[in-house]
Amino acid sequence: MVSERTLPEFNTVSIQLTKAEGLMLYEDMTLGRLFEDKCAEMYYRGRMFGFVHLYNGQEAVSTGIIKALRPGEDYVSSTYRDHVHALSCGVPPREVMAELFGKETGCSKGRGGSMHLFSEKHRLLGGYAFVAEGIPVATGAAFQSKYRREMMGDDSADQVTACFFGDGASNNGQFFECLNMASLWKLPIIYVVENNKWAIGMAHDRATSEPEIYKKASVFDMVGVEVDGMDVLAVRKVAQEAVDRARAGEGPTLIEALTYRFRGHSLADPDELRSPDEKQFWGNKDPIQRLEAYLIEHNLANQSELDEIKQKVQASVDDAVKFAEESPEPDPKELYRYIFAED
Ligand SMILES: Cc1ncc(C[n+]2csc(CCOP(=O)(O)OP(=O)(O)O)c2C)c(N)n1
Ligand SMILES: [Mg+2]
Repeated sequence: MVSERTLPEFNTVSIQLTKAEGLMLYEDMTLGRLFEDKCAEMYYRGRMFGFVHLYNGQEAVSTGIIKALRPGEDYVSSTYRDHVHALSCGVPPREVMAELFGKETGCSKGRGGSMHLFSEKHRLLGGYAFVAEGIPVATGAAFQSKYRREMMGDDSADQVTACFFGDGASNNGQFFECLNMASLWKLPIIYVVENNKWAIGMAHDRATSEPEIYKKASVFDMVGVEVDGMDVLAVRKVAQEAVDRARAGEGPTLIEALTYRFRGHSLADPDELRSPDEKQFWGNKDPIQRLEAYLIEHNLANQSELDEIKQKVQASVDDAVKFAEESPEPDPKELYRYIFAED
């Protein structure tokens, strides 16, 4: 079975996209893809340890949502599939790669690894290894923005929070509790469920009573939208609407992005449960190829400009590996450092 659910239609005629925006989106998605490909290479060469979950195939979701936010001001929370969210937030590839190598120069000082990327500067509230763990954290971030603005009179507290999680996480109780509170208090938050059809080896349709997750927003009196998560322009459009709604004090949105991961659940997963037909069906919808075709067709870029971006991105990924390899390990004497806040 491929998928009984058809992807929602999106009319690109209404899209106003400048060349600079188009190339920015393309560069961000390409960075996500090439970074992850390099991680696979480094993992299989024994340079990285533990679980590593890659994001290949889902790039349009990270780019479409995060690039609609204000960088360094709005908040983002992620899952264990967090490398590309961190990159879209602006965390330098060097710092992400060094973290995956467990080095002191990593964005979590080498103490977190693949599933625990954090960056205060980039307002990245973290990768979380427990399924759905980021949902209450993000809800709290949105609550504090609203509290500071309305109760403490801080007009600058108009940040929006984007909270990413998977289809599997949407069956967890924290999802329902947090959506209830967010809608009740009209919090400035966007819940982004990346429905890639699978939670490790559990097919989404077998695990949930209502597979159309966006519909679950309605019982909380919240706006819920589904979007083709393989189309960055469609994701960007719904993200911009959700950001505007949140910033205007009109409350949260649940965005269900229909997407697919092109690799196994983690790099330790032989990926034998998903059918070749299904993989091919979604592989044909590669979001980067799709944006490439759009940019060329609309005279926003030519092939050599796109090739140049790919080369530039590849160079930055290679540089990140070199940096990570040459960086020091954390000092064992500092084993207990960063457990408690320092003055
Ligand atoms: C609370 C909790 N239960 C179970 C697990 C084991 N586990 C790790 S990933 C995963 C599947 C989650 O799938 P989904 O939310 O769809 O995210 P995806 O991997 O597809 O991005 C599970 C059950 C966990 N990490 N945390
Ligand atoms: Mg999933």
